[in-house]
Amino acid sequence: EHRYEPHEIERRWQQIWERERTWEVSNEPDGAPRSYVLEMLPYPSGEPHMGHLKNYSVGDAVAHFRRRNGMKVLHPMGYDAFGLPAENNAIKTGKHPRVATEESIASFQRQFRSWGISIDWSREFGTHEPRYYRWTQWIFLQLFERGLAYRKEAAVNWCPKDATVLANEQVIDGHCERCGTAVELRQLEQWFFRITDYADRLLDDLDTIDWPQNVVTMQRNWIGRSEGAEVTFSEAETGREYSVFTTRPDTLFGATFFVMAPEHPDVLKLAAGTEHESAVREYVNKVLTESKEERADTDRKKTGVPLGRSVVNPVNGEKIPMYVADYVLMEYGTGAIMAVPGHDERDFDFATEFGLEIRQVVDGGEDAELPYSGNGPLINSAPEFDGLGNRDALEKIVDWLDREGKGHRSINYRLRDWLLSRQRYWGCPIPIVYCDEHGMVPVPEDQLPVELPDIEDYAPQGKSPLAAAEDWVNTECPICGGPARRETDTMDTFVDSSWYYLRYTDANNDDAAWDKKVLDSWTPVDQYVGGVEHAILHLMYARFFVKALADLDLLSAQEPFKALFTQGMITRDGAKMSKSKGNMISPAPYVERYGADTARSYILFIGPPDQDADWNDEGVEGVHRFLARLWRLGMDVADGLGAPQPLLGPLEAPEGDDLELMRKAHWAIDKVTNDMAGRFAFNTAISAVMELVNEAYRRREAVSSGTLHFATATAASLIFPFAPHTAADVFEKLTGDRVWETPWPDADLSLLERDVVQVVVQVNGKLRDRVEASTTASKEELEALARSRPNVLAHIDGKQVVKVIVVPSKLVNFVVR
Ligand code: ANZ
Repeated sequence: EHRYEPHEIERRWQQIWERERTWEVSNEPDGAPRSYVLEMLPYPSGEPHMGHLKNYSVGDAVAHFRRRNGMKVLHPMGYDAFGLPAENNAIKTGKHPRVATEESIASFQRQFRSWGISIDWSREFGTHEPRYYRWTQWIFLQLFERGLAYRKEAAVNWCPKDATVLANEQVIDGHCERCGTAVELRQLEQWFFRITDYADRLLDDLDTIDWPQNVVTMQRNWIGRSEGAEVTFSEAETGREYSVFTTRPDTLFGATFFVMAPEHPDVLKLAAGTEHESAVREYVNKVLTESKEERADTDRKKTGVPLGRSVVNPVNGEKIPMYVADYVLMEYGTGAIMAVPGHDERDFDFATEFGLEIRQVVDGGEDAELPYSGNGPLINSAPEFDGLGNRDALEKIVDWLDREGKGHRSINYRLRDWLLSRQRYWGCPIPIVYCDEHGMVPVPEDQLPVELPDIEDYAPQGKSPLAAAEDWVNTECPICGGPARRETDTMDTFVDSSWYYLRYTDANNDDAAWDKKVLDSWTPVDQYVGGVEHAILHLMYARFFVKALADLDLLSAQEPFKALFTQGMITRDGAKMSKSKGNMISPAPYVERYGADTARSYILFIGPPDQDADWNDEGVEGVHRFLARLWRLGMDVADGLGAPQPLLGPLEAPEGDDLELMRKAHWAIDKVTNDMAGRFAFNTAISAVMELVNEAYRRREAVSSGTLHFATATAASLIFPFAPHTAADVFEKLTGDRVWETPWPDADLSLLERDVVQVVVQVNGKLRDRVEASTTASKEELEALARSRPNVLAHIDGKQVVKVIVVPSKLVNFVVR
């Protein structure tokens, strides 16, 4: 009696893979087709969770499948090791972030090994290691030299609790994403990457990659390209010009007021000396505490105050009143708008609230209600434009503005430059020094890396904690040797993760970030796998890096990730797992209890992996029983054989049970192959193998030993991408071969071509259904089959069947009364 002992099995195979470095691939060209399969690198904080198990189980299945289809697969691993959580934890516990991070990395390494993930460990690194961030700094300098990294004073989101600058996307509803504290605005000198230079390419190239539609849409919206015009209005008394960005210059004659963002630098100047001055001041101060999301919310009651001034509309000379209102944002367009309440909802709400004129200038037909945003002929505008279709009028009006010097076509993006500096300790130092004589000076390449010093007090103080490390800060100017100070800000961790997948291709290169030929031979990543929470920022930043580096001729790809798969979450009782809900489960106890093969197979079995799925302990048991049955069957068959045997070739005219089991085996090969080739239908692939194993058990006494051997070894071979240890064990016992060195099996499709035909089912001569049936089915079988169909039943139920006409392979007709 064989007992399935997953731990022994798993340890044994893991040792073999480790000893033989099975999953390492060389960069040497050898003609084999290559595939780069990558899961997003983990953020090492604490222990791996279920999301990690799912992520790496998906990626590993893809990697194994591709290898056995003849590809040389690069499947590396690393750690996104810098960042706030480690640092905040350090401040709380007194444990240095490096120590805490490295402990966590050790735990990830242990668990990845215990899961048997097929990783090329020779390329592993943490982004906090100087041998990695030396090149992060080098890339920064390449971008700096090309003007793609620059410094400017900017109003930044400041978290008073974390005492750091936050990127816009780290501000959720006006609060810090990490600690929930209300975010403030501050003016600081900050470093930026000029990602906006790439807006159009980032948009256009979305068409060249195979990504989920929702991710593409999120990228598109984040870039937010709008075509329109800039139109210049002038203040009635001073003649000072203010331009607006509008997507609807066709509605210019419907502009009945003008609105400025509260942050607009001229707002207070304009109101000065008017009766509204103090109201404006008060309003502006109040708005500064609101979040962007609140302000952009169209459902909110509109607020604002008059500036006591007016501007002149360039198309008709009309004077319209100026307001300041929070629904106009400073970061978009010019920070001022022409308001067209007849056709814009926000303007309409504002006009209604403040009793301002609402003028319709596009005719929407009889049923159109204001605000009307559709197309139609212009009305109430000017004789030369009235009656023209508004799209047509738009072009003509912009042409006119252009000729008069009062406006021009313009394109606006929502995308902002990437603010990358952080006033924090645990990050990659920015390799810049400041010299009184020479100003901002890049650290010469041969002095990289600028190492992050080990300091005692890394708690934030409003400026970077590095500023207090006097020994480190004070340095020499690389140009004159005079006294200079180091930049004390560190880089956003998104910088580290924007290029790690490039470094994997040449991870041990000490002379360069990578060798271009080597990098080009692997990139772009063929299949990237990760969480949809990275759908915007990480992916956008990585895409920007690749494009910028391609422009510097450092690589050839235009996109980092050719195909992307985003996995769904693992939930418990339908709820997201979280520490606060107390419903967290981690993979380790399951791996300890059932083995990694069970945990991995189960997490892929619970449902389509792109969807959320509920973890259920009974389901785990079920998968465990299946693997145990397969393994025991394998051992029994091996016992019967005495010695391993090569896999059976095509059978000559099998019959009866042999034929049925061979058919099932080839059906499973076909099914699993189709579920995996270009798809991620692992759940149905696994259940096909379960069916095969059931069929083998059912027919084990009736079939020849060769057939049973083939069916069992095939089940092992097919389950290998999900349960590699158990599969390797069974396959080796049966065949003497290593399953990962065995090519993926081919289905013999001729066995699958069962002679099935479509049989028409009628009731009183009317078509009610079609059924599939074997050409050899008897008249009785066909009638029974036809009677089982709901739509047929519905038409014969309660009636008397007076006659049944059956034409084999063609038709069943019930005559009823
Ligand atoms: C007049 C108008 C008439 C507009 C109309 C729309 C409809 P998208 O498409 O997102 O680019 N706008 C411009 N700058 C703004 C700012 N800083 N804050 C808030 N709103 C701003 O939006 C462009 C439109 O949003 C612009 O076109 C402008 O309103 C408004 F029937 O101008 B429109």
